[in-house]
Amino acid sequence: MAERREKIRVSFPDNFVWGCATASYQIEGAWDEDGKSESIWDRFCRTPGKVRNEETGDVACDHYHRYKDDVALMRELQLKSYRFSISWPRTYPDGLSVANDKGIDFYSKLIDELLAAGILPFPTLYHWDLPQALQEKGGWANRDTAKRFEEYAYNIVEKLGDRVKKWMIFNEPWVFTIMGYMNGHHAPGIREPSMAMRATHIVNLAQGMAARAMRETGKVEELGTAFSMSGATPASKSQADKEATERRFGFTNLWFLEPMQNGRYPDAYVGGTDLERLGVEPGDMEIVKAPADFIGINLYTGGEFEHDPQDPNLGVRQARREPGERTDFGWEVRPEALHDVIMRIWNDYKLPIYVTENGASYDDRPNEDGEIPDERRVSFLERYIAQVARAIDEGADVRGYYLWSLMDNFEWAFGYEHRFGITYVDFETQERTIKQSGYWYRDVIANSGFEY
Ligand code: IFM
Repeated sequence: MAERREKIRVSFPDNFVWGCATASYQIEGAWDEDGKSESIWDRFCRTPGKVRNEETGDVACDHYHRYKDDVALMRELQLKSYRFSISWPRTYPDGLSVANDKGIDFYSKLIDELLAAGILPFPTLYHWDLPQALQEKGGWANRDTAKRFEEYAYNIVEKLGDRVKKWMIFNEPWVFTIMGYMNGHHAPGIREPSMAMRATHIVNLAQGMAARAMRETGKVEELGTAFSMSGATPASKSQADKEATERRFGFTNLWFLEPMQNGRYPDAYVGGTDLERLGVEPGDMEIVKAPADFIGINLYTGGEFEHDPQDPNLGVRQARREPGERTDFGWEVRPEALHDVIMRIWNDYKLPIYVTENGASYDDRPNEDGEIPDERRVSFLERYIAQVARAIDEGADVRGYYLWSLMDNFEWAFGYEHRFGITYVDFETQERTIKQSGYWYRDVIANSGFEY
């Protein structure tokens, strides 16, 4: 029997920014239309054995052709803001500075449509779809890619910065470097730990260079990056477990934030961080330092960690414990991780925070009435969003929350297996149907909070 308890009212300030997030490759489709070039994900999806059922983002949600309907959907959901990403191979196909006007025009029209609907555009410059032409030259393991990204960032802000004032540079730099170059689960599918570590440094250089270039345009009011973060709790009170958990926190959560804010790498390695191994050259740490205006936190889960004497690098492993509640992705549901990470980041950096991604994969399908009663997602969101309110009550300057995702979409190496949307997408017909969680979120926005 469910526990009986009094309802809790969760409230947010009226000017709190409520949004949803998506990414170019996951929703746009039109993979080779209007001058768009091949991206590393187009190539990866065509490499046998890399993506479930060899699925691709060729069509995805066909958002490239349906963006007007999708903005109408956002309006129906009463979103205040929309976080999307700009595709580098669509706008600068060869990765150099020759613009593809049709590609730029797509984002320009999307931005106009959003503004006309009273929805604030909040774009990310890079959400993992590198032009394949740059991968041929070494991708993020080539220092020259940082220079190319600096140009790209400048050019995009020059072109769209008359209407867009808030920008994100990267989405989850830790994920696309480690999954792309260390364990090969993501494009470009490389498994070379030393290359991966050098790539992390080159991405840090690119982040600093892009931030300065974007500010040079004089068109940016706020910039930051959306960092992947997760909660990390020591498995015991022992000093060894605490220190191991701290190293893990530094590596997974701060590897791209600490360089940006303070021009240094976190002490994540047993025995200290070896700058030579990262390929750091004289002057680099001044380049990576380019303090942001806000910090974006993407958070889904958390875990307990303990000292691992067998691991010569971070000296840490996830503690074995009884499995708790999980989403259909297998990620543990740990709402308090969102509060704990926000408070830690707020206390350490004292910068405005946006939760730039949070959400869950649950495979709910339409019932006989065509409705999608995804109660588990509603319950997940209630508990996580309540933790955001708790952090605000405790003094953290959290300005907004972006739910992942506006609609079901292409979930990388899992293809279309995982559905994160608050809108159901029938990928055969491209019909969109708002799920129960979507209507719930609409009411949260309308009421600046909820009871649960
Ligand atoms: O779909 C991804 C997104 O591209 C980046 N953050 C996590 C989401 C869910 O896995």
